[in-house]
Amino acid sequence: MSKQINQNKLIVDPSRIPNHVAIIMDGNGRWAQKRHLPRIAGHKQGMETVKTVTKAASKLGVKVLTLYAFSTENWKRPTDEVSFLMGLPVKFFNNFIPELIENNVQVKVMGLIDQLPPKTQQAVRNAIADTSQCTGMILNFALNYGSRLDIKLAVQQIASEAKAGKVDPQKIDDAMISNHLMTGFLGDFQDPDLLIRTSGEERISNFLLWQIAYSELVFTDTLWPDFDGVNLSQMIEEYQQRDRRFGGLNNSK
Ligand code: V07
Repeated sequence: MSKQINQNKLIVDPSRIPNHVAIIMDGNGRWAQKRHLPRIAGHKQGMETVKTVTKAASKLGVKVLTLYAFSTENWKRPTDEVSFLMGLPVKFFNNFIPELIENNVQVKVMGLIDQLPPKTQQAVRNAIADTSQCTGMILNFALNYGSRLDIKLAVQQIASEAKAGKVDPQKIDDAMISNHLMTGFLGDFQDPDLLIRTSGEERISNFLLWQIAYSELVFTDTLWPDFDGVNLSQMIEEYQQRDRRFGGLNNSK
């Protein structure tokens, strides 16, 4: 019954859409394996899902969609898989930029971009530049990103500022730390309201550790290449059913 209603998108409360949704896009390899295809076929299909879910999130009124595209640990994968993955931002740029602009979506990328192959860097910079005039949803890719790296760099920067006498160590607070993280540019939307991981695994895998302190975590068995707008609505429905207290007590309870 509820599924029926959800497919007609009647259950999601449009007044309580999470501002920032973050997704760990897991299950591409498994999707391919099930079809006796090479893992890269799963990544290719996974990129199609990025397009579908971006449009769905934007239509629902999500303000920031952060996608974990490549972690600092992913370099340990076989070389041919890594090179295929590094080609995806290029493919994405060539095939999807006009549609993003039509949807008023701005692309942002956080991670160590300078360490990526030159062509990947160029595609990333082009995607950011070509959508920089868009004022709608932010599509924020975590690319060559790791949360401990993010925190380490923030600590190094704050420590340098303290050493230079620009910061009083006693005045270092949550807001200062948040603003030094790679999500700092997101302002009021730095922290995800909802974190989704697909494919049945229930781990955070070094993604946004500081930022998810109060996020609702929702896991689904659906593999990323099979995930779609209806699945996204279902995850948001689950989010809306939970009661967010931020450590306090809800008035009604
Ligand atoms: C990647 C597709 C989605 C499934 C998970 C891994 C594979 C989009 C991008 C991308 C990144 C930056 C950018 C434009 C597009 C991407 C990688 C992998 C490395 F500016 N999808 N996608 N990058 N996958």
